[in-house]
Amino acid sequence: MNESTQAAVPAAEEKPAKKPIVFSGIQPTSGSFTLGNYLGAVKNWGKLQDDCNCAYCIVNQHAITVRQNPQELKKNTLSAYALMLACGVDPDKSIAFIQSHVKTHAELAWVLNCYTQFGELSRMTQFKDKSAKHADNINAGLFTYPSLMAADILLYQTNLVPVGNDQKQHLELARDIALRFNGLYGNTFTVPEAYIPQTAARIMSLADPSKKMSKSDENTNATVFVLDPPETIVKKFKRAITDSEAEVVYREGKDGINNLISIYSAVTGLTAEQIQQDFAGKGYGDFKQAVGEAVAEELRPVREKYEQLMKDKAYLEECYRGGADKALHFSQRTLDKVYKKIGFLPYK
Ligand code: ATP
Ligand code: LTN
Repeated sequence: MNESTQAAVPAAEEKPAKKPIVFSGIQPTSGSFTLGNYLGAVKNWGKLQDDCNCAYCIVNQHAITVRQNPQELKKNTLSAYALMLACGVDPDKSIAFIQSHVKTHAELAWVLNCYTQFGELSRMTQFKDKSAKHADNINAGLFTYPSLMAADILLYQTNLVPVGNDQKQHLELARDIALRFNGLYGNTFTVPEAYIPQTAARIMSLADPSKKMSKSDENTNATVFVLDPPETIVKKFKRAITDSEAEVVYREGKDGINNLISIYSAVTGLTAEQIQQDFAGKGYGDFKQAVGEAVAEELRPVREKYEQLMKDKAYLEECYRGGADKALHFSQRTLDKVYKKIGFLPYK
């Protein structure tokens, strides 16, 4: 799989007749996204809209693989949808929808479950991590989570899937399922590729830079949320765990500083070398302050747009309904093809 696939989207002058199809999703497990979600995935979604045909989805069916409070899930789904638009997904350019509104996802997932091996699902590191974390609820949905994700992607004949590094293994499985199905029944699915950013593919926790920054971290200093107020963002960066040296350099063993350099680089567009030069002879305090302020500035318009969108529920409803209608239209074509190939008797 092509890991640094930034180059896979053709430049405008060499645009092929058909635009690549892009699909991605995010869970509404909290009403907000983390800085990791944003830099690793969602920020790229908006950027791809002009050169590709994009579909983006709030994956609430994936979210229930972990126990959810129904009222919270409902609230967080709308909030995540608004935030996805605030991060740059334009519902007039992309198909922006909520997974449970489009029935083809669960339908294809069932079929794909029958073409996915127990052994393959058992090897998924996300399953191992989540079952260790939720030992009292290791349900079948958690185990078959990757077949639903494969269905999401394959329904749209997707070429590119913009995700963070942690989703690479799931993507690999989606490709294997597509190849297997195509091998058995002839060409049915496009085989997708991951689109993983070169910087910020894996943002680490600010409290423990050996761990991925995650929505569900109990330590409130570990995770920066896109909707955190600017003062909170700066404060969290000031408290970020680094090392006992005082040199802003990207080097093995300096996980905390490496993480801050990656974040600063993703936000400012500066290379690690330029950052090292700019902060030569300065202490970590100055650097942390600069990173915090740059992130707060980057996220300010996102938060403002989100607040504005959340005041207009009627508009959000119109957007997600329109998105679901379009998503059903495209995905039904693939599902019909699949049902025909596997021998399901047509209804009419
Ligand atoms: P949770 O912590 O609840 O498991 P999550 O933060 O991993 O959730 P998801 O909804 O599973 O969030 O992921 C949405 C997208 O964000 C995916 O493409 C994923 O790869 C990306 N992503 C998540 N965390 C990071 C991170 N720390 N760095 C870069 N990308 C990330
Ligand atoms: N599994 C992903 C969320 C997800 C997704 C998708 C991402 C569900 N379906 C389809 C890309 C394409 C996650 O946990 N981050």
